[in-house]
Order: sequence, then C-alpha cells, then structure tokens
Amino acid sequence: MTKEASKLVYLYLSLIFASVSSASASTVKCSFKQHGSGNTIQGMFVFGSSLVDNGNNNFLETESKADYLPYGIDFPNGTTGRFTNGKNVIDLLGDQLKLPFIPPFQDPSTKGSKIVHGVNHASGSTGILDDTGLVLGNATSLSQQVKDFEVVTLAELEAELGCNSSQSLPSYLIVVGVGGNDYMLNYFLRKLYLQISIETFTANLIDSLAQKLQELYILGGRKFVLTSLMPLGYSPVINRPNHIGTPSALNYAAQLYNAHLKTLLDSLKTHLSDFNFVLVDQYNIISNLTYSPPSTTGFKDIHNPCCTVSLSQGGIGISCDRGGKACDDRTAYMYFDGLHPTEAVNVQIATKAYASTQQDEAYPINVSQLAQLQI
Ligand SMILES: *[C@@H]1O[C@H](CO)[C@@H](O)[C@H](O)[C@H]1NC(C)=O
Ligand SMILES: *[C@@H]1O[C@H](CO)[C@@H](O)[C@H](O)[C@H]1NC(C)=O
Ligand SMILES: *[C@@H]1O[C@H](CO)[C@@H](O)[C@H](O)[C@H]1NC(C)=O
Ligand SMILES: *[C@@H]1O[C@H](CO)[C@@H](O)[C@H](O)[C@H]1NC(C)=O
Ligand SMILES: CC(=O)N[C@H]1CO[C@H](CO)[C@@H](O)[C@@H]1O
Repeated sequence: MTKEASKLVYLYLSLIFASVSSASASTVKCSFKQHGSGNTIQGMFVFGSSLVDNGNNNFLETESKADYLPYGIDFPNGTTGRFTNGKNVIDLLGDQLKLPFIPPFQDPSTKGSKIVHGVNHASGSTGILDDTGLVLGNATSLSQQVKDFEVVTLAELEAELGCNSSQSLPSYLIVVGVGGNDYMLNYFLRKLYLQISIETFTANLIDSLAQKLQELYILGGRKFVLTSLMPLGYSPVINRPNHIGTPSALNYAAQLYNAHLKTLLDSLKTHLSDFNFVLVDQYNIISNLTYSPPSTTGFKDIHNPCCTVSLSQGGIGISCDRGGKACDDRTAYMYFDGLHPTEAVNVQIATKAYASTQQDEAYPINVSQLAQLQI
C-alpha cells in the first residue's frame, strides 16, 4: 500500500471511530454561560512549543526557560514563563475572543473551575517528534501534551461541566503552535541531514502531526487553529554560523513544512466531518513586516534581539541573558530574544489571525469566523 493510501485508510478509520463515539454520547447538555454576538467559544486548549507556552516550563527540568527578567518586563504580572516581553499570541487571541488568561497545565493550581476556559499544555523546546527538545532537558513532548489533555484535563472538564468532551469541545478552540524546533533543535542540530533528506523528514513530521490532530478530533475537537512556521532564517539567533541551520536552509525548511501543513489541513477538512480550521500564516505576516518600510510598521529594528542574548543560557544563542538588559523601545523591535517575537509582533499576528480578510494571512477563514460557526 502506498503511503498516501495508508494515510487515507487511517483517516477513514478515524472517521468511523468518531461517528460511533459521538452517536453513543450522552444527551447531557453542557452548562455554558451565554456569550453575545454569535461567538460560541468558551475557551482554548493550547499545544506546542515556546511560542505558545505560558509558564509550563517553570515547573520542568529543562534549560528552556523564561522564568527570569527581562522576560515578562511588559507583562501585567511580570515574569511568568512567557518567552517574550509581554503577551504572547495566545494571550492576544484570547483578548480578541474576550477570554480570560488560560492557565498553564503544569501549575498545581490549574484545576477545578480554573480550567473551564481552557488549559495551556505547551512546553518550550518541544516539537512534533518526541525527541525534539531533549537536548535542553525534560520538557513535555507533543505526544505527552495530548495524553495529559485526554487523561487529566478532559476528565476534569467533564466533571466541571457535567457533559462529555464530544459535547463540550466543539465550543473550544484547539490551538496548535509547533514545528520550528523539529528543524532547529533536531534536524539541523543533530545533523539528521546526513541520513535523511529534508523532504522525507518534513513528510514524516506532517504524518506525525496528522495523527495528533486526528487524536484531538476523536476526543471532540472541531475548531482548530494552527500556526505556520515563521521565517526561521530571519530570527537573530546569535553565534552564526551555528549548528541550528543557516538562514536560507531554515527558511526553505519552513516553506516546505508550511506547504505540507496546508495540504494536510485541507485533506483533514475533506475527510473528517465538521473538522474546521484556521491556518495562521505567520511566515507571510512576519515576512511582510520584515520587508515593509519601518515608517508603516513601526519596526525600526528587524534584525537584532531586544534583550542581550547569551550562550550561557541553554547554549544555543536563543535565550535572553538571565537578569540581562532589554532595549528601551520594545515596540520598535521585531524580536525580543534570539527567536521569539516581541509583544508588538504578537499583536500583529493575533489581530490578523482574528480579523484578516486575506487568505495569505488567515486561511481559509479568520478566527472570528471560526468562532461563529455553529456545529
Ligand atoms: C497574576 O497574578 C495574580 C495574583 O497573584 C493571579 O491571581 C493571576 O492568576 C495572575 N495572572 C496571570 C496571567 O499570571
Ligand atoms: C521527565 O519528566 C517526566 C514527567 O514530568 C518524569 O516522569 C520523568 O521521570 C522525567 N525524566 C527525566 C529523565 O528527568
Ligand atoms: C504587506 O501586506 C500589504 C497588505 O496586503 C501589502 O499591500 C504589501 O504590499 C505587503 N508588503 C510586502 C513587503 O509584502
Ligand atoms: C473575517 O473575515 C470575514 C470574511 O472575509 C470578514 O467579513 C470579516 O470582516 C473578518 N474580520 C472579522 C473580525 O470578522
Ligand atoms: C460516550 C461517552 O463518553 N459517554 C459518557 C458521557 O458522559 C456521561 C457522564 O456525564 C458518561 O456516563 C458517559 O459514559
């Protein structure tokens, strides 16, 4: 059987599984508070890497941390473990949807009524593959994030709401922001290119992501938001030339991955009933900011990290120096550290994700439309 055919069979089997489990779901209604304006979204469940982590790694044995200044210098609560100066894309998307802050899974106080607007499972340094991020320590792999969601979070959510996940999850966004580390901290850093072409590696990554998305669909997820990879090669990682990929190789990898991701999402939508998604094209959004005149974007510095990046923190030239300096005008910089955008860029991404009318920014619809779909 060809790979393409086996993928279709997998999709077909999941489809049967999904319709069986929703047919046997109990008829208990979820006790949701009513929102105005047709927005049916109660919260968000978040999966992925540091771009969307909001403090999980504070609790884990890893060098991938943002639990020190200058991270959080512009966040209302100060340093929280977010890998930027202020709010990340998840916080800002939540603002657009009028949701409260979503608590991090690893925080022991994340339980009971605190989870009814969602939980963030994301963990810095991780990728789609289980071994991505191990170089920096023991963060939570995407597989484990999905397992934690199923075993811990959904069980608690059902207890809180008094209804099945197949009934409640269509009212939540499933947000997945992952993939860059599979190239930077895995394919390039571990020199996998000596054994496997980037095309094959990318096809495998997408197959693995497809399985995770189908698991989330089977659990009841119906409204997915995925972020494309940023132009990784533009990020100001210090210590170039380094071992985590040249700028052109990283941008090529991101483009390849993004093209496959779009194909995958279109295919899932065709094969799984009520599977809906928004692909937030961070690559185009950031490229556009990079190449537009600073007089129109406000970003006077598109190349340098705002904070002082060190090699002593994690050793790969991405993280801010612990207790180090940050630039004064954070809204004029695109990058806060060697990889992560400033809050000012996150505002652009979240605003476009929510409201853009251009398919090269939010595909095929925007998050506002996704939120209003009646399922
Ligand atoms: C901010 O701090 C307050 C008081 O400690 C806490 O209740 C709240 O959950 C924090 N919010 C975030 C987003 O960390
Ligand atoms: C990694 O973390 C998991 C769960 O937090 C724990 O069970 C495991 O023992 C840890 N492994 C190492 C090598 O520290
Ligand atoms: C950025 O996007 C705007 C709006 O679509 C467009 O007019 C402009 O040409 C783009 N700029 C670049 C440099 O791509
Ligand atoms: C979202 O997209 C739709 C269709 O292009 C558009 O009408 C709407 O203005 C966009 N933004 C919001 C906030 O709905
Ligand atoms: C299919 C399924 O998971 N059904 C469960 C729905 O929730 C009730 C409790 O509210 C369970 O008893 C069912 O087993």
